[in-house]
Amino acid sequence: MRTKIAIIGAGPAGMFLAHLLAREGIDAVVLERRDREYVEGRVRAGVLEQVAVDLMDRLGLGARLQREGLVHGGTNLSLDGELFHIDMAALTGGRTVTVYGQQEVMHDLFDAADERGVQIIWNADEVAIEGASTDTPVVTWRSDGEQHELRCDFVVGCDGQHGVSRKTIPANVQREFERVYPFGWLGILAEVPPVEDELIYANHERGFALASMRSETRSRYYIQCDIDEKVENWSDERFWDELCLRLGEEVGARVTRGPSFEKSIAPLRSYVAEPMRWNRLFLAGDAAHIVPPTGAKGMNLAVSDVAILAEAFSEYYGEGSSAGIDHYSARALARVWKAVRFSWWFTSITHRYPDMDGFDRRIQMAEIDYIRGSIPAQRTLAENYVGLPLE
Ligand code: RFL
Ligand code: PHB
Repeated sequence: MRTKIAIIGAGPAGMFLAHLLAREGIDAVVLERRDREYVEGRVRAGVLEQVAVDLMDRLGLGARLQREGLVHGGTNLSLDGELFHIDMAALTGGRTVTVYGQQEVMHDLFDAADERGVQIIWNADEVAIEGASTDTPVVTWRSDGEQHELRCDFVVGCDGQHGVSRKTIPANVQREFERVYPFGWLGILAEVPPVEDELIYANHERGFALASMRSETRSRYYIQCDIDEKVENWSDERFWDELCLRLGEEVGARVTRGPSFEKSIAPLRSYVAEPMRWNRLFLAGDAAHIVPPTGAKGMNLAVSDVAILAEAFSEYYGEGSSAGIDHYSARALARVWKAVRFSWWFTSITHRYPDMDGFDRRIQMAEIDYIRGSIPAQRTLAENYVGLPLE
């Protein structure tokens, strides 16, 4: 088999890239280790930046998103139960975010794949990349008990933080930067109306909490938990009690409780691998970088990486210019590091750290109080939260 671009991984990065390339008439094949149900079933991101919404529209895949997505022009911060609103749209010249679950995005991307000629090979085991430093890379895999091979011009590793692509790059040409946070997020989904119209990021003495949603009838809530916490230790009752404490008396009393149908713990980490290209192998999305979910940036970065990369491939095949692919890593990383910084900062002012003393706590409280009282500080937060422009 032969194609121009071999894409490893059918998550948001891989599928957005495949659709963008299909639109430009550039042949590509996506190789995914799992099946569609598994990828679509993973409960993950909930907030799309305008860049991602615009891309769905440009691909002609935005109809359901426009219908069902919840447009948020603001967000809320809470300090020990005291809530205040940040009017992001007013602070950023009308920019908003849209609440539309990653599962819905994936559903739309997969549904349109066949009719757009986007080729996905599911259940591809033991994917390996060979010859990425030559002009003739080959991707191999096993499925149905047989060995397969795909010759291509370029390989794009969109295979997430545990994929094979990044590991293919020799250690001596890659630098890694990492921050591991000493806590995780315990999240639930429940078929109950959200407590507020917009999200609440809560800093409480007992730890961080986030009130989010998937629709007007489905809520997504998170609480900060210990890094070695077990989901089994958290009955729904215990979760709701703790969430309500952290949201404070007034908001807590308004929370509608109900049985959870998803409950999981995610560790928090910041990670960047540089560069995002090695010869004919490119990395995009979680394969190259991880951010803590506090800034809602993970999926959005995956989308902006592949928007940059698709443009570069289009220049390469359309105009015969390598300038775009040569600048991909630097251009993507400039945006990545700003999101890494924002997510790290937003985590640092909202979470309870185990080694925190009274001084650290007072500094956090002062910072949130400063944001409450300062339009420039709110604007800085808002501009980063809605997403920096694609430069
Ligand atoms: P993905 O989604 O991990 O997809 C990678 C795909 O590659 C496949 N794969 C392989 N395929 C073939 N061979 C191999 N060897 C392979 N190894 C792996 C995998 O099966 C998978 O299908 O990476 P991608 O595309 O880069 O997308 C990244 C996003 O999924 C991720 O950043 C976000 O979910 C992060 N995230 C959030 N991002 C946001 O933008 N806004 C949010 O509100 C937000 N909230 C979140 C989040 C992530 C969370 N968790 C669970 C980590 C909330 C949470 C709790
Ligand atoms: C979510 O709804 O899953 C979500 C929202 C905002 C975040 C992280 C996760 O910052």
